[in-house]
Amino acid sequence: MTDEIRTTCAYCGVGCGILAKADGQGGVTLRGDPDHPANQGRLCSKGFALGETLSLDDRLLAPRINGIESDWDSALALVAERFSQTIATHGPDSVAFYVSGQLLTEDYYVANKLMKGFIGSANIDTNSRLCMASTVAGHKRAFGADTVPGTYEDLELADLVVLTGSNLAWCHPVLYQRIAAAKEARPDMRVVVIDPRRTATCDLADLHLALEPGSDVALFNRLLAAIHAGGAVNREYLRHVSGFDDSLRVALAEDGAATGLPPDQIDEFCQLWLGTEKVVTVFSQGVNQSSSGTDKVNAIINCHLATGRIGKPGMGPFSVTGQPNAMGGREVGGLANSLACHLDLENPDHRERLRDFWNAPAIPAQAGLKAVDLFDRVRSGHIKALWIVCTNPAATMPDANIVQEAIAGCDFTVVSDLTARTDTARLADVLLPATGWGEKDGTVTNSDRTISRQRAIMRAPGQARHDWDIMAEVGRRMGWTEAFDYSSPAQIFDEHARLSAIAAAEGRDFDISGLTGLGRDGYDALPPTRWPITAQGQQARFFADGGFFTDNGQARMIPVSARPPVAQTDAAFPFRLNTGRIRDQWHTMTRTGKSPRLNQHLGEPFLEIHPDDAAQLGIPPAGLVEVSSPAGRCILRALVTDRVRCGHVFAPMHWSGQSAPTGRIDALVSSIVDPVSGQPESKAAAVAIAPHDTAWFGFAISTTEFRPDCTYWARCCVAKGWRSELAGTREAQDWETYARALFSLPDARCQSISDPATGTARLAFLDGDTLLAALFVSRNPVSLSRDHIAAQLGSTGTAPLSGRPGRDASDPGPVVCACLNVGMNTIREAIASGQACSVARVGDCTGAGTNCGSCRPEIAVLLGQVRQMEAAE
Ligand SMILES: Nc1nc2c(c(=O)[nH]1)N[C@H]1C(S)=C(S)[C@@H](COP(=O)(O)OP(=O)(O)OC[C@H]3O[C@@H](n4cnc5c(=O)[nH]c(N)nc54)[C@H](O)[C@@H]3O)O[C@H]1N2
Ligand SMILES: Nc1nc2c(c(=O)[nH]1)N[C@H]1C(S)=C(S)[C@@H](COP(=O)(O)OP(=O)(O)OC[C@H]3O[C@@H](n4cnc5c(=O)[nH]c(N)nc54)[C@H](O)[C@@H]3O)O[C@H]1N2
Ligand code: SF4
Ligand SMILES: [Mo]
Repeated sequence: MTDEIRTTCAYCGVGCGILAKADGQGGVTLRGDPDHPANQGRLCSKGFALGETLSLDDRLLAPRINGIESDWDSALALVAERFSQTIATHGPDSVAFYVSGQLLTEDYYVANKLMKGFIGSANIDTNSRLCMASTVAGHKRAFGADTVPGTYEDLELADLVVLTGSNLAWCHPVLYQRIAAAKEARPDMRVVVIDPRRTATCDLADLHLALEPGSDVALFNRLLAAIHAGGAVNREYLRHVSGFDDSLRVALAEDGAATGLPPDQIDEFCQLWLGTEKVVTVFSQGVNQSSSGTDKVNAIINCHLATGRIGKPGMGPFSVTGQPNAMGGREVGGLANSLACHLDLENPDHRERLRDFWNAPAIPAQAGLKAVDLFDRVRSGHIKALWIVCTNPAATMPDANIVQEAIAGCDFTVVSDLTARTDTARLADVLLPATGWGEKDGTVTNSDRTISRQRAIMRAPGQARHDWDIMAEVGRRMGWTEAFDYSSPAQIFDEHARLSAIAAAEGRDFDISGLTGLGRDGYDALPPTRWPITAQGQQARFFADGGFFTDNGQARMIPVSARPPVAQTDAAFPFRLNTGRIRDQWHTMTRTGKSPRLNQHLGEPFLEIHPDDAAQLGIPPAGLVEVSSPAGRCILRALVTDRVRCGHVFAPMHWSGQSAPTGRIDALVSSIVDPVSGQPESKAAAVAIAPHDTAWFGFAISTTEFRPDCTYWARCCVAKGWRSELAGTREAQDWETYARALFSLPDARCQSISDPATGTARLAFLDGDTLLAALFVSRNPVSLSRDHIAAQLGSTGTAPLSGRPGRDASDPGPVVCACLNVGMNTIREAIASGQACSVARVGDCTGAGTNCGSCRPEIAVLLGQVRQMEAAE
């Protein structure tokens, strides 16, 4: 055992501090860092399970060229040569990088320097284009720079927190817990959720506005009009603001009908907002991922500027970032239309300062290709060499099928990842093994501008190398030895800090000049530090007294009008498809998918659909549905629920070709983008829905990995093996033969019960008395206690064919609390027994919700359900 090492979580933009200890056998134990300002000791289910994601079984441990294991020298020589050759023949704009908000700042800085400073093209874009681009554009329009004005403390100091297009309970769980704790301490605090769906976050809401998708501008324009009518305009603050009259005029023309909300609900919201000085408006992907995303951001900021409620304790617009280093990526200028340290690509002085500092041949004067255009140009053959680092665009870009084809067809594709098992990595010509969380060293910046260190806890496995090191070496091999002569992340960080002093002298907001000259020791010891930080000290908030980063120092209110989503629903595609996240998975599951605990929460891709729609379409609960759009087609499990409204459906984004080939949701989403930010409209596709006809449904478990090949399957790992849902269009003639092939178990002992007349079959395969695998088949969705059966894998003396625990054993039901493994039935029983009458009491009785707390909203729903049932009895 080593000592505890202070590091930062690998996942979301909250940026929680972690104390981690390697156990010397490849494992890690960890806890929340009580001294980190973001989480003060808390962690959510994902952070808590990080230790379960570090096994090497699926790791890429050596470079591969055309699928064949190679060595670094050959791989890097090939990458440098192909990029150099392509540039020499077709010019710098014939190559591109597509990188990620999950890179560390130092990795990101080197990638950006290589492309914009030395290759001489701005064709580097990042998955932040799918994530934060509308916020960046909105901030720049309003503030003159991409500045987040407030801090996390503001969420606790506010008397009103408005959550717009943010499912904070699942996506930023520790911030949600902080707000929940503040509200408990100060019951007068109010929370409003603005989301077309009733999400877990609504559990905390005093008011939930289920607005029409895409209509946020209409709502915030009504708010601006009400601010004016109610005398809440802050005339004093307007000295610092331009564009008030025009913005108000446009807002007054809005009647709010586009929101689909009853006028009295809009009024209630406006009165609450007007009457509460300390208000924070939090926004996230429900705002950004829209064809009017930038306008939504400005509609929100307009209201804060008009009232002067910005940059003061408990007040301000607050964009919560998704990825762990979304902010760091923006700081190093990772987007195709920005430069390092928040310098502007369009500004010739800024370009010159940067060129001088880097001693670079040239800085491109033209913005590079934004993600959607970039892959379009890959597809058309204009981009001939592409390097994808730390992201999985073949699964997460809109028009994912087309993007997949484009990457496959590119002359030369390099992918740097932890694993070869992604929809993108399998298309690479050269695959480079990168180090991951726990192995790498560097910094990340969280949503409230706090820079924290990620520190290595264990050694790099196999031949894996750090991303900054791989890219710097390619830079050197392309001929720029001096510019990429880095030997540590500390050195890169120092260069970035020195550049920020130059940027600050140009009047930019990003200034970490106070962190120059730290040296390796100082860098290693760096505690969480919020920027800006100069030699004179730190500053918590921006803009309380103006000081915007525009030419005249004034903020700009932007007149904006509501526009509906671009994809029209019509007779052919009558449903509006919303997409997003679930509590326990991270994006394409390459890491969270390795944790059996996290897989227990929701193990399959699903479609939330309203009961009336399901009834009308003849979709039974847990049946399969076929979802199609002009872009593609998916098959998903129906989750019939009134959390979504009629005509609206919701599906998670997490499943890929590796985990559920028909669940790749971005196959359905077309490449429609916001005209200002270029961010795709990922939340408003128009789709058709029909029941998916299948001859049989199946559920399978095995101690060894298996890959089904039926029309529908979704699989994940469990504690002692793998489990999978299956469905097919033709029943097998002999299920035993089918199962033996599926599990590669030609000789194992088989127990079975089958009834050809009803189409049911249950088969278990054993080695002696030990359960190796089992298959359950039925003509209807298979009903059995899945967690119970999966738990029997590898055990002796089991009775798997019953499908349920025996009479003497209880069935805990599907897992609700992933940390402490508490099932739904256990919680229901505790509530029904009268012992647990509150979320806290459920925790006392069962343990559920007492660790990370991410499941507390779900426990509250169970409480409500049991009470409703009791009331009905
Ligand atoms: N568990 C988990 N947490 C994560 C991630 C993860 O993969 N898993 N990813 C991280 C990343 S990168 C990101 S970007 C964040 C995203 O965090 P969030 O933005 O909170 O997550 P989403 O689920 O994408 O979308 C948020 C909500 O927007 C709503 N919405 C859809 N359309 C509209 C609309 O027109 N208006 C409004 N007001 N709301 C709308 C959706 O119903 C959804 O509930 O999460 C981060 N945290
Ligand atoms: N329909 C729909 N689509 C969406 C969204 C949505 O809400 N709806 N959300 C969008 C948003 S906000 C985001 S942020 C994107 C996320 O989408 P992606 O970034 O494409 O998804 P990830 O699964 O996070 O991919 C990260 C990859 O990097 C690898 N990796 C992890 N750590 C490292 C490392 O240190 N180095 C290297 N080289 N590789 C590493 C992982 O194994 C994984 O393959 O998806 C977007 N797509
Ligand atoms: S809230 Fe959860 S996922 Fe986000 S940083 Fe904290 S522990 Fe990690
Ligand atoms: Mo994101």
